[in-house]
Amino acid sequence: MTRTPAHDPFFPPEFVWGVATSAFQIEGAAREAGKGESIWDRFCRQPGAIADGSNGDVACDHFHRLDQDLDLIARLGVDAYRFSISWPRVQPDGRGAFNEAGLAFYDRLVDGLLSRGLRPYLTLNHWDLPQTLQDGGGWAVRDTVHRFVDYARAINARLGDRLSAITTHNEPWVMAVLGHESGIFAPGVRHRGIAMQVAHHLLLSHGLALQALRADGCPSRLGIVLNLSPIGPATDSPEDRAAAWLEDGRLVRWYLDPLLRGRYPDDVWQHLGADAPRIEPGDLAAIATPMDYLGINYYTRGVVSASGAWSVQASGLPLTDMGWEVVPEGLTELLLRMHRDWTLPPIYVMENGAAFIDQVVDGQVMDTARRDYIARHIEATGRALAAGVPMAGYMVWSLMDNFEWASGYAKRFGIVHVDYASLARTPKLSYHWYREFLRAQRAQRPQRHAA
Ligand code: PNW
Repeated sequence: MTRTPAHDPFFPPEFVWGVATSAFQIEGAAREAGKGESIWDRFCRQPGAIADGSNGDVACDHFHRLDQDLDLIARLGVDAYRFSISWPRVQPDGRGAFNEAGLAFYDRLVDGLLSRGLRPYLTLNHWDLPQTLQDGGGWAVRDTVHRFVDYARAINARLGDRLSAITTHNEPWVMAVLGHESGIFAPGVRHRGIAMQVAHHLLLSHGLALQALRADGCPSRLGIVLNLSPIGPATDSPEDRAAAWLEDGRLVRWYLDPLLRGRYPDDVWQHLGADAPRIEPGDLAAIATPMDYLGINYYTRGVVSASGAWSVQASGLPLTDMGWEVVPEGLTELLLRMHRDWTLPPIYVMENGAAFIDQVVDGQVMDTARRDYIARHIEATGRALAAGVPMAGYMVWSLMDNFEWASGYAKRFGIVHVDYASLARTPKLSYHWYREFLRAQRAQRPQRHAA
């Protein structure tokens, strides 16, 4: 059917192709089967927090439509499905008793993937912290680190024998900075010092969870997922260049340096002054526990000026419905820079995709802009691979339209359309394109192998 706008880069047979979602964004069933309240359930009820006044109570109703959704993933022909566990669904208070009905749901999800030949990539924390833990201070307090390690061990005990990969946290920068500095995401705190303490506790809990899971004999590959962008200056002025380097420090180096080198970047630490986190002896060594892989989520680049905010004016580049510039070369640039500046484990693009306004015509969604976005970023991934970056996989965000956090349901990232009145799922052109792309990749595998 549709021809690939991108050229056809070479990907080795073991390269993992996938599609991703997260629990709060799709599951719904917010107060069913023993689930506890999460900070996102609470945040949605704060007037003005969510653009369209919506919440995750129903979302895509995935909790009740699991088999149908697993069939959609299987028909797509991916190798892997990246999903997250809602911590309060399986441990309502974030400490103490586990909820059997919640665990049983993820048991069915994992078995449903395996029976369809799909590899489970599980994320433990995609932002929906149990509200009870938030009431005790949330990620700002060190106790939450230990609660997370307990939770990780329980999930491994229940599901670990059947998983391909476990991700500790999705996007610590977003939880720390958007959740605790700008406060536009749950829990809506606005304090830079708290944000940096949260970031430290997220990294520490990641490292301690890796150590605990390995001690428990966990067979899955273990890692973390970061949202990264190349950050450039708005102009060549020394002021803009300094601002861009600092922003790179806060977004990129603040995470990659401790994870891969066991230290925080000095310039950012100095800049933070009294807002630098309190750390204890041994914390940095724990954070630097070797990972089996590193995941990155890539959507756009950052352009920074000394006068503040990321700017997108006047670049002339097309924008998505989020207002984010479409810059596939930025992904290649980011990956090459990571490869140059750090010693990398295998790298997955764990999320890449775009919100666009979709027109439904005669029951079809011809989302050519999303298809082209995905094709061009796959090509950009291929260029990094060809240049020697240890790329291990690529996953599209997202399987289906879903709750886009503070934007509510107005922004659609899915390759499957969701009608929020009927909850009907309709694969878009981008879904059909990705399926054909994967089919072609697979058809080439044996020949290229034999050659
Ligand atoms: C990621 N930013 O979020 C998340 O992992 C997904 O759950 C989300 O749906 C997707 O990207 C699309 O937004 C981000 O402002 C949200 O820099 C905001 C930012 C980055 C990532």
